[in-house]
Order: sequence, then C-alpha cells, then structure tokens
Amino acid sequence: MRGKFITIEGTEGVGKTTNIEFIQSWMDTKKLSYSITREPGGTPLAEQIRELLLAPREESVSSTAELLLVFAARAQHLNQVIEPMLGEGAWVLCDRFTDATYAYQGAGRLMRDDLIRELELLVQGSLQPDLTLILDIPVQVGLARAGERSAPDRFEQEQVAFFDRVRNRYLQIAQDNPQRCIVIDASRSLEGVQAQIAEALESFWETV
Ligand code: T5A
Repeated sequence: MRGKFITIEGTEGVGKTTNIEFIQSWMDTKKLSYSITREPGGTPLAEQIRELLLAPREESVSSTAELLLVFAARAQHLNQVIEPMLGEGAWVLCDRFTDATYAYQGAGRLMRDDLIRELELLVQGSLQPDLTLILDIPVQVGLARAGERSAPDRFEQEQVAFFDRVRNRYLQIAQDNPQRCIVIDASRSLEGVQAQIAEALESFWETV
C-alpha cells in the first residue's frame, strides 16, 4: 500500500522543526515505516539549491529565478526521495512543500498563481499531501523566536508586511482545502501545540 504524505507549514520560527520530533515519536508509536525530509532540500542536489536560495547576498534575486530554483529542488526531491518512499509504502513527513511556494513566492513575492500552478503540474502532476499541518502564529512572535535561534537567512531579512502576506495566504490555503489542512495555534505553549497536533494526527489515523 502506498505511504501517506504529511507536510508541515507556517511562517518563520513557527516551531516546525521542534514539532517534527513530536510527530516522529507519534509515528514510532504507530510502528510506521517513515522518512523525514524538508524543502527546499532533501537530496544532495536539492540541499545545494537550498543553500543558494537561503544565503544572504548583495545581488538582488529575481523572483522568477527564485521560483524556478524552488521547483528545481522539488523536482529532484520528488524523484529521488518522496515518490520512491511513498511507493514503498513508507510515510513521508516533509518540512514545507508547495503550499510554501504559493505563500512565499505567490503572496510574498507577488508571483502569479497561474504560473506557480503550471510549474506545480509539471513537477508533481496530481500529487498532493494527504495531510498538511499549518502552524499559525503572529508574524512578530515567530520572527522573534527564529531570531533567538540563528542569524537571519535571506528570507528572514524580509519586512513584516511580506510575512503578513505569507501568513494570510497560508490561512487562505487552509480555508480552501479543509479536507487536507489543519491549522494549529502555535502561539500556545509547546505542550498546547503538541496536544493539537496529536489530535489532528489521531483524526487522520482514523481515516487511513
Ligand atoms: N521557502 C521554502 C520558499 O520561499 N518557498 C518554498 O517553496 C519553500 C519550500 C527555509 C525558507 O525557504 C522558504 C521559506 C523559508 O524562509 P525553513 O528553514 O523550513 O525554510 O524555514 P524557517 O521558517 O526559517 O524554519 P525555522 O527552522 O526558522 O523555523 P521553525 O522550524 O518553524 O521553528 P523552530 O522549531 O526552529 O522554532 C524556533 C524557535 O522557537 C522555539 C524553538 O525552541 C526555537 O528556539 N519554539 C517555541 N517557543 C515557545 N513556545 C513554543 N510553542 C515554541 N515552539 C518552538
């Protein structure tokens, strides 16, 4: 049987990395075979593209170049990791996927949705996540959390208005895809966030 594809999304510093460990322990209790990966990245080539995308630089990066790099990394990741794992029956937990492109390149960079949609079709065909957890938090809180952890990458150097657009797009995506997306209130304590995630996972499990 084909594996399930779970993605975790949200604005900067929302707690994706922190909560992936929690989801991993849930998958362990269910005795699932799984792979944990991330975007951009997940293969040696895609990780190199990630470095290109995240490195702060003097040169201004064209939004089109950024969009194509994101999808180039995704094409490689799908081909080398996601599709083979799902085909073998393993679950795949991915830190960000195409919703991030609609949020960051679409709403953030103001790239046209129809262009993103064309690239989405080219790169992933009809493949969509089975479950997407969207961690939601006021932008300033997330940026403060991320700032305490490490120096800002190229995206984290953007203005608050950029991240407000990103956050609103994520909420819109959740509204448009209620069968796939669950919004988690990530402003609560870690225990509070994880209780919501556990509930979402258990509800999903009942449908598997
Ligand atoms: N990107 C990506 C695009 O533009 N287009 C795309 O298509 C894709 C796929 C890199 C960037 O790439 C862009 C978007 C991104 O800018 P990333 O590394 O996944 O993607 O993004 P980041 O958001 O930068 O990831 P971070 O690692 O910064 O944030 P996390 O993982 O959401 O947050 P985390 O878990 O590291 O937590 C941050 C801090 O908060 C604390 C943690 O301990 C940590 O110190 N924390 C909490 N504190 C209090 N209460 C809680 N509930 C907490 N939860 C976590």
